[in-house]
Amino acid sequence: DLSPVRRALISVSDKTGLEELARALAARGVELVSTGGTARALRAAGLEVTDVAEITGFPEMLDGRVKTLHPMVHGGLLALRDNPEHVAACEAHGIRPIDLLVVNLYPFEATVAAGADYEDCIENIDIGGPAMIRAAAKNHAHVAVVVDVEDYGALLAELDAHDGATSLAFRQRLALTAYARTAAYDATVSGWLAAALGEEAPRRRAFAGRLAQKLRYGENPHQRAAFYVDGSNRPGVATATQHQGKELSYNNINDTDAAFELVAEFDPAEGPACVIVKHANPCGVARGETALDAYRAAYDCDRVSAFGGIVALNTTLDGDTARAITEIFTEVVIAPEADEEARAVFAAKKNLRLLTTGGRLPDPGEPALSFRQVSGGFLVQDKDVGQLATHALKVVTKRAPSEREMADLLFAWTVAKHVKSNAIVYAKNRATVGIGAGQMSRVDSTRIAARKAQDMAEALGLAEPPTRGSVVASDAFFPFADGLLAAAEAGATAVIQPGGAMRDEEVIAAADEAGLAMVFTGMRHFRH
Ligand code: 93A
Repeated sequence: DLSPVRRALISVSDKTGLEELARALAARGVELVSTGGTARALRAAGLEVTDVAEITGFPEMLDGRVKTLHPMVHGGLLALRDNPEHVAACEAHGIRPIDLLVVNLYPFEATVAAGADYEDCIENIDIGGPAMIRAAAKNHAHVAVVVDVEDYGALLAELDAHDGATSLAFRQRLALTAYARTAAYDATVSGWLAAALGEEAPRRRAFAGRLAQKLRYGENPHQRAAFYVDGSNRPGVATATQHQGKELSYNNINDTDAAFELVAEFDPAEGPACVIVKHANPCGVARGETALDAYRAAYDCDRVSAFGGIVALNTTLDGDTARAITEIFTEVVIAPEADEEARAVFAAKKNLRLLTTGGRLPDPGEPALSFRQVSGGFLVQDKDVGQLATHALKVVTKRAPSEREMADLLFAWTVAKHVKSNAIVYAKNRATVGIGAGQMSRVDSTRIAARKAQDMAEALGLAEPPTRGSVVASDAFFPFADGLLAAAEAGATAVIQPGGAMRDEEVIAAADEAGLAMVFTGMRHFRH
């Protein structure tokens, strides 16, 4: 099953590593065939190369849209070397076999990410490249196809190991990678068109990601895992720069994303904010006059859970905040930027990972899709980018919230959107003081959040639990008055919730009786 490489077609947009590869191939006596720009680069490096135009007998035409789309190329890629009819047909038409195809595609993803206009994006949809890749991959019985600069080394090692030939097993692996690449490429084009047409709804389009990183393991050590990126270039864990520490794990990536997406809800123009995440849920969120204030207040919500957590800031990480963070063990810190002093503080902490995003924060209102896998398929929906319009808020109780209560209600509501349902969030002075997440009954979440606040009060030696004089947010309506009454008992004075329950009147009456102020949002934020 060894297939000798005598003739290679190289057509690459990304010319990284091209010269070294071509030189190594030429040294093995491989004949090189190339398209315009690639051939020019090879000649400039002093290598001998045949133009595709010479083989096809056609010039590259239509602004390069048609260069390799020709039977002299595709016949050479697709012909079965051990099929007498194929061999005879090739001989009759002067088609010579191509044993190795090296292609990387027009940079469509990068063009879109750079914000290019519609025509420019269209021009960067590669047609000839994917056609050749798919042809070569289909004929992997004889042809090797390389679509990734990172595979050049493996190719040369393979040729070394087999005296200038490739093995079937190697070509099969390359074929698998090749189809993954063309599928992801077309999915990106389809997603871009959907977005360009305002068809952001999760229909019609295809989905695929590009393998960015093989992970050591998944949620648990016995699960294999990998990280795929969608090419959207959204600021966050997929595009961040890691400054130190070991590779992020599956759970680190998931938690870091949760933390950064939540902290980005807080406009840095309105001051610093800090989020601490554990097991994909925030265990402390706060705004502050400084990043340090915000971190300390977030930490004080639940010091026990914060241990080994992920910290996200909406502003530059400074030295003071970095020092405070290092007082306990933290897995990952993500911020738009980190100053010199902060980096120096962290440099001494080998196990702490620091990520920055080039000064960028994700736009929480930007449409995107969210996925969930079920047996036999996956669910796709619009990401929850619902933003609360303050004028849509409805005061339903006799008492309206005070200005201070209202500020805390909106803060708590934003946090609740990022807490697994059933979500209950107590907040005071724009800091969470109790979070109840992921319970099957809302009243349990309400009690757990209050209980945790009580525990913190005891640990910090506070005279009363911080839920006294707090406000409370619920991600979905209270179906009964019990949850609301539990919140009142914990000391909450105001409530924000969607409303819309069958027993709304009962719940409102209970709120009035307890002297609570309550607003309805008309919007639900389930998150499972
Ligand atoms: O415009 S194309 O879709 N038409 C083609 O026939 C074709 N053949 C190769 N693009 C085509 N290519 C692409 O050109 C390759 O996939 C590669 O990305 C690029 C290399 O062009 P050059 O060698 O001129 O830099």
